[in-house]
Amino acid sequence: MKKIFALLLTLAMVLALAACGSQPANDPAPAPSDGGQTDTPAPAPAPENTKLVVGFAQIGQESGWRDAETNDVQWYAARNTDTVELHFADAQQKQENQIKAIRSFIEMGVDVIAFPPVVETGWEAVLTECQEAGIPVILVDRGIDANTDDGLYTTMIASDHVWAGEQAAIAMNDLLGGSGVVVELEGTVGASAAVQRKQGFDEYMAANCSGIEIAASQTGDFTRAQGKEVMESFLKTYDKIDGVFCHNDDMALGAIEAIKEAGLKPGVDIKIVGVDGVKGAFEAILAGEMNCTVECTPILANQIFDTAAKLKAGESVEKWVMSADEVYTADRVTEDVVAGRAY
Ligand code: GZL
Repeated sequence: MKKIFALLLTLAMVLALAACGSQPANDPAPAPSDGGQTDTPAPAPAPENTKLVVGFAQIGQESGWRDAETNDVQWYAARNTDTVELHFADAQQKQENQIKAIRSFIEMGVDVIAFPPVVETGWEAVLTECQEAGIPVILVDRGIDANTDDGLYTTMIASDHVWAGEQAAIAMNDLLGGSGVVVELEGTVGASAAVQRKQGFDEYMAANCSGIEIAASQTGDFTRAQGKEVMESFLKTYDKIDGVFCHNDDMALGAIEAIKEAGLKPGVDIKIVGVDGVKGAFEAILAGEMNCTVECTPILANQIFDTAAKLKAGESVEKWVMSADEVYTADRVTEDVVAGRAY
């Protein structure tokens, strides 16, 4: 009897020892990280950055319009720091600097890259690198030329620059009563905004305004200083100038200075039409020194970041998100309108 009891006791002890050493199959014992010396858990992985990370390669600070766009983008990011991380680069008007900035954003592994291409060409290589890195690209306020594969960017958020040129021609034709001599101050050579505004203006004039001659057209690079210089040279070269079409308002403000220094009345002796709708243009129109500005809104941050968030979430977007702009002739410009402008 004693032998049977001892055997049963031994068996119970063996079974008890076996139960202590086993683990349920679905909960494997944590592998000891230091050869079983201690059982401290492995460090928790860093939390994934759930913010929307956007790289923005800005052209520079050539105009009041560009500054308004930069302020809008930076202000949006500053008031949404809990959900947005903005990496901003200023290329100082140089394409090679924009390309360098885009490459740095690729290295960082941002979610989306947004930038206004300073000129239409020369983007294939870096846009291909973005595509290979799986980073969607948003073109902002300017485009790339039609010969470049438009599959290399996801969407463009911009105004219709051809429309702007056409509206400027319609306004100029009205201001001149269908006849006269005009000169043209072009934007940055090769920039889509300049190419397309010229296309819209010149083609409308050729098709509808046989009494108006475009005597000269030269770039002022979208800057006030160069706009003034080129207008000074036009005034020295041509005895009769009835109107000037400026591809942006900053060049129009420079032209106004040159016209005054030549002893003429801007807005009266020489009609002035610009594009952008910056505050300085509205103030010049109120003062009777400018006659029209065709709006091209730089307030694009909401659209940029909303679109970037959709792209990060894998949603599809339109190929061109076109801004809604208006034409402001003197009859539409009052103190209240100027006070209410967002830029
Ligand atoms: C237009 C933008 C142009 C503005 C200029 O979308 O690209 O660049 O008209 C600015 O004022 O320099």
